[in-house]
Amino acid sequence: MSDPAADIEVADSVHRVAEDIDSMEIRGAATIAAAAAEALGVQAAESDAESPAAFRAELRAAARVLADTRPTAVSLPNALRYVFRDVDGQTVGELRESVHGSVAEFCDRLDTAQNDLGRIGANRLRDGDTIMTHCHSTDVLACVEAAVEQGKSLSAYVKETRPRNQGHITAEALAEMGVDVTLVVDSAARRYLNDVDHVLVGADSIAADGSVVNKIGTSGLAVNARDRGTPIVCAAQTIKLHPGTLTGHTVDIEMREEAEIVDAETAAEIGEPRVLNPAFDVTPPRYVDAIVTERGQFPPESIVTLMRDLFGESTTEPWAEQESHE
Ligand code: RUB
Repeated sequence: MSDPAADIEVADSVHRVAEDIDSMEIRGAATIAAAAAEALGVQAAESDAESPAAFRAELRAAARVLADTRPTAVSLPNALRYVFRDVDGQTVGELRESVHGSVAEFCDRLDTAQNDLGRIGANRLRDGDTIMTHCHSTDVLACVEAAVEQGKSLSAYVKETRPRNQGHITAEALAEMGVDVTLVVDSAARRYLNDVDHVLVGADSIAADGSVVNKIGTSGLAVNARDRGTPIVCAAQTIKLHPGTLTGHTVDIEMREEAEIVDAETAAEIGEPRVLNPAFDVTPPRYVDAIVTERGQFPPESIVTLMRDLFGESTTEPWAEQESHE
């Protein structure tokens, strides 16, 4: 039986965005969400579908290509869901316009949410405080930026975040804001936690029980921070809330290539060990003091209420619908 979905045309530029997400040229949950939504806009612009049904089928196919890239950041399917929710029209022209409107509105909301979240997170930070960061989170940086704009002077211990060293991006961004930055290897974090007032991390997904799914190493940092009595705050827009976890689904943890950890030659030299490279881990809610969103700050255990308000029980994937010859 032939696969009708195989004949559907997806724009080259959508494939390129998907490759960039896969290879982490485009990375970080909020940035991935914006890129995926914009890619749907490009698909709509470049489509030469002659019927509304064909146009919709192409849009679904483009969304599938994007959704299949990285499994952990729920901002990606949430972004696609958002755009699909508002697509409406009787003609290809109307549908195209409505995709563009929906994408623009989504991207505006992302920016506004990050600014609002930043102002809320900044209220936790006092003049002279020292933070510790892990990975590179634009939601975390928004909090720091807002605090700096309020005239607060901050210092930061920045964990380098093996294996991809996203800490370097954070170090550069914080230095540009005028924060006094100290870069440390991941395993040095505990040694410096006594000098730290707040651990600030982002999230790729937040589960209904308040668990925070973020870059591998977050959970160890949180356990150490709790041991030292240092508050750990997660800065995460509501697009990071994982609606599937309301109905018992778990969050997939992405496993990446061995080569990110050890090259083939070194692996041969050291006896070809099995290599595991999980990109994310799960921090249980008891190790998290607060989740800061654009809707306010929440204890992790109460995030489920916000989740129900925002998503209900809806976890539909309109792009996953079976294709038929239309
Ligand atoms: C990035 C990461 C970030 C979150 C939040 O992982 O774990 O902390 O995505 O980022 P990767 P943001 O580098 O593997 O994508 O706050 O920018 O959404």
